[in-house]
Amino acid sequence: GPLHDLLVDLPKVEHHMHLEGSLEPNLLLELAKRNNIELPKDDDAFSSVESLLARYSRFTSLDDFLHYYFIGMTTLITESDFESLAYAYFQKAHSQRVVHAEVFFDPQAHTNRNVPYDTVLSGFKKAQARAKTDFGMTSELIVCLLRHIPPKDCHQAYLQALPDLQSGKISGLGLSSTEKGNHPSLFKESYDDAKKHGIKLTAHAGEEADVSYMASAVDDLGCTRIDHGIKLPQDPELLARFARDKILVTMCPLSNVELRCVKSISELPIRQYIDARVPFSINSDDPAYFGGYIQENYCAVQKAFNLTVEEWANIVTNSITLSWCNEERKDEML
Ligand code: ES4
Ligand code: ZN
Repeated sequence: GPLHDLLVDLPKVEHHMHLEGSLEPNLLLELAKRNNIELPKDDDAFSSVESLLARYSRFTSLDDFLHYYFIGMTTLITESDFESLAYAYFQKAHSQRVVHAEVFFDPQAHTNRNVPYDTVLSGFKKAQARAKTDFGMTSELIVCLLRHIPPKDCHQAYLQALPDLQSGKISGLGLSSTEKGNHPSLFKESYDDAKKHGIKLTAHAGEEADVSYMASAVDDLGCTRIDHGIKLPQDPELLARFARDKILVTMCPLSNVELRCVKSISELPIRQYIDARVPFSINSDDPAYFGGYIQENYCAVQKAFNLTVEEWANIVTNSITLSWCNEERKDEML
């Protein structure tokens, strides 16, 4: 379309991507070989890059995807594996004009298989420093609690990250993994403590589950940002509150289609959010699994909604002003 070049040239901010979700099939298989990790022999998907990509194109649900996501990341062992993973993402994001990225990681998925927390964090911190030096790209880490794991265990994972949340090595707390049946309110102990420490809070909500999970993330957990948040039209009062309080919804269009949360991007409530002034950003989620990075998500939204230059300018301005970087960095980006 006529805005394609503008969407390519636009400086972008990404708020919702999982570093472990940027593990491309070729790196996954290379790391499995190098680290002597046995991948499931009874699943032909792991036999080649092509068969992995073919399987990734047929996800039936969030849990169907998470099965592959958690197996894939078992190939990450050394600090340099984590550094390579994150640096490859920053490089790709830079090629798509991402100037600032706020990225999730899942320490529990690594400590649970005896990869030390410090190995994961130091690998990611090294990649962030290189991305700043090499590309001028700034980034922030957000630690996710895995909600399929009991809340008491998640609280221990939170306490392990707390010193780094307090020092600013990690910028915020998030909540991810299987949504239905794992209500936000179950994680109130961790979020209350984080709030007490002034830590920035977000949670995945309203992806597969209904809008009550979004209300809980805001009311029970104190989140100022919601990841996915596609169910807001089910609750017009809550929608008005997101607009009034400028609660950012970090949308991931290709992810929602690939995980069958919607049949097509045109079903997403993007027009409603623009009309009601609910701030949202457009993001890649797990780009190695969902067939595109941020640029492909921007283009898919444009194809479905044919937004104006002014509407795009507004999306990007909101993406900057509602970022978790410092005010000086926002001024540079605006
Ligand atoms: C995720 Cl798409 C999605 N939803 C929930 N949790 C996740 N972790 C990684 N990707
Ligand atoms: Zn996500």
